[in-house]
Amino acid sequence: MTFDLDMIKKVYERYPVRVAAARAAVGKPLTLSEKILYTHLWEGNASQAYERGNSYVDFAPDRVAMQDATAQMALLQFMQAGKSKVAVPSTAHADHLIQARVGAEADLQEGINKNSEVFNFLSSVCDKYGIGFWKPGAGIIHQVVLENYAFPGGMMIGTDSHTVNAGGLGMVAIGVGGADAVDVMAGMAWELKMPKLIGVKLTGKLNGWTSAKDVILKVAGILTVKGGTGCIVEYFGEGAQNLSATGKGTICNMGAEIGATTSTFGYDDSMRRYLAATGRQDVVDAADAIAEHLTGDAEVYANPEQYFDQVIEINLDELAPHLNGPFTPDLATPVSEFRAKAEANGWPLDVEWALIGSCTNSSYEDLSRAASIVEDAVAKGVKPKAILGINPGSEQVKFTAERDGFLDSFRKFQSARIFTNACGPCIGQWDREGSEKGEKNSIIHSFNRNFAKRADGNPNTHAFVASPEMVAAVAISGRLDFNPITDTLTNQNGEQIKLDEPKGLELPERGFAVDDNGYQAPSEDGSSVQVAVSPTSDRLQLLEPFEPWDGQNITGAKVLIKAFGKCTTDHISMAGPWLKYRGHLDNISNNMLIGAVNAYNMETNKVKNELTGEYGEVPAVARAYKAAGVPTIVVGDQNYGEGSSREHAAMEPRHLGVRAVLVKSFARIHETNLKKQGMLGLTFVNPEEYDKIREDDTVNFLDLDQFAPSHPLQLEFVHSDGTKDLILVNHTYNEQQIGWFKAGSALNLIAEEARNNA
Ligand code: MIC
Ligand code: SF4
Repeated sequence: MTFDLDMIKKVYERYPVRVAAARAAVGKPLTLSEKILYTHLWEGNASQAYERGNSYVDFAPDRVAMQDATAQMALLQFMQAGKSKVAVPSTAHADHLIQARVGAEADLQEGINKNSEVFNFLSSVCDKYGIGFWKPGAGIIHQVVLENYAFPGGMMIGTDSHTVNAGGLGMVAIGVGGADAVDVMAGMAWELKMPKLIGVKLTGKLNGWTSAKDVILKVAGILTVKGGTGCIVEYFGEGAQNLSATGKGTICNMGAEIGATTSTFGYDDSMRRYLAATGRQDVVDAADAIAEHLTGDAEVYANPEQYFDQVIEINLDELAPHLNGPFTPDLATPVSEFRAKAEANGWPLDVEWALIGSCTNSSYEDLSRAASIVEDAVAKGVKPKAILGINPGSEQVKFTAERDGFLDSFRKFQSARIFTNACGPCIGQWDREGSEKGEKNSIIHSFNRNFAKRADGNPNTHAFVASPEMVAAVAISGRLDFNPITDTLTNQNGEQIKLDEPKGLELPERGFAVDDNGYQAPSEDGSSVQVAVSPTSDRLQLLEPFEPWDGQNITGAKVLIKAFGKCTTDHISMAGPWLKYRGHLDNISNNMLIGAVNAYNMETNKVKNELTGEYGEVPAVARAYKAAGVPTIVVGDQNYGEGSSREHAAMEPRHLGVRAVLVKSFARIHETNLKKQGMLGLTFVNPEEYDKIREDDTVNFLDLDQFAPSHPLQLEFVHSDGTKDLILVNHTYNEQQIGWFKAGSALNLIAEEARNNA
């Protein structure tokens, strides 16, 4: 059965007229990204062209997806919006809260036991408001979305940065904070700055040890973690058509790691094959009727420089397997150069753990290719050196891979552990033995992110990102610098053997199968469903609206922390052990910025309380300022808030009395999250002025009472020696967003409207 087929058909029915309107408005051939954006305008048919990188545009996405770690906050907010049902098809997925420890079955049961309060809450809220719920063990949100909901030419948003994975089926799918999801579920327009467009032309065909993962590892090396900010990356060319749909998903997925708004591919045969294999021939039939609109115009792909803001070309014939890392996903190294680079940098070469899985690389094809490496090694009498952990992407993938013998192939490897169909180690849900010792070590995984401490909490774990087949090869050799293309291994008989190139199946020959996919449909009429939140719970807490702005300049503020260098959402609101508090704002606020490096002493979680002169943990110091009625600001570096969509990274500072975050530059989702929660997200006009801010400064806003679009603000930093610096800061708030700030949050405005309409 195809979910929401009627909705898909309606979207396709209006496509020809809307594309024609877009063509007339833009006045030139269209990229795929523009077709999807312009056919999803809130206003209907396009009446004007929007300026890329500048115009704010209202969109009407077709659907919403949420995962358990963000859905709690999204749905707690939705409950305040005063609606009885969601306005567009929406789903929630229980995937982030299950820890990987001993193996799938036991871990899943333990996950359910430990999180039952949260799962019951999600299940009943979904039931009440008409939201599909995918139960624990059903799979990772983005694989489940690809298998069931994604459709070419559609537009969706999701409360997870890797929502972009659905670009593998030709969607514009965008990661957002929960407050944005609330807008769409409440039937309102969703706003986004018209993205710029990066075209990536792929020629040739993958071969040998190279996989789709290497395309994005290479792109990440070229564009870096912020090179895609504000952009949609559109892939095209004969090389794109040679990739499987799930391979395209991998590439789009990790577009989040270059900060891209999303990535997408034109509708092609690989998508037809994948849709048909996942039981959606009806979507193929509907899409085929308007196929010309589901890809970019031929003129665009023939002369991409004229239509994209930037063009990159990659020849798949020449692409090499890459290992990216450590600590950042854009540090790209081709396998042949790895040894020298690792030695020069002192990266540990021995590997104890190798992990395959996460939303980016847990498809049937991924498992089949990795399994072929293991089979080959076993057949050649090679004993694996490292432990291989595997998290299949969904119950459907797991069930089918089990049936087709791939999981047994892994089991031949005595060190293999098959974990639950869930995020697991990718988000720090990993009880790795010995990690608390903090020893310097390396791991390799097929995930997308490798920020410090992310997988096992150990800051000295050097995590490297590679394709599932490379992860398998490294697991066998136990060495990061093993190059399977050139190197040999010694087998049990003392012979030197080479591993064969990976072989795999794009799709199961006998079709996908599953017993119980883990889906729970919502009640038709959920009005009588009760959603209980215990006032004494330490996991869930109903939200109190944030205070509106008093209309005055903020004065006498203190610098809570000046964060030095990389400050991702993992640094601002760590995941792993803290995921359990994602539904309880006050409790999770105790992790605020504990991973950020304090520029004044280069230590983490140690900042000066200017009221007492003593050093304390960031959340505690923030609470002390708040109790004393002293406002605070946070200062940061480039690409502040990179990584996750988690709005906790904006709500925690809001809750603990931080009024403004002043940085050199922001990652897109985080900046929007700050705005939505009624905070001031500001950037230096002159980034060097970051250096002028001192630990004991007092900060006064001089003209916040004249806050207006496109007008920089003036901040006065009064130093303890009596001198002052006047610092000019930019902001990107439009009229409506200033309204959110004034109201205390965007949600306060929605709730007010709902009360007025009641
Ligand atoms: C992640 O990969 O960091 C997460 C956990 O999936 C996040 C969402 C979250 O923090 O819950 C993301 O990528 O948005
Ligand atoms: Fe889950 Fe990891 Fe994917 Fe985030 S990146 S959704 S934690 S698998």
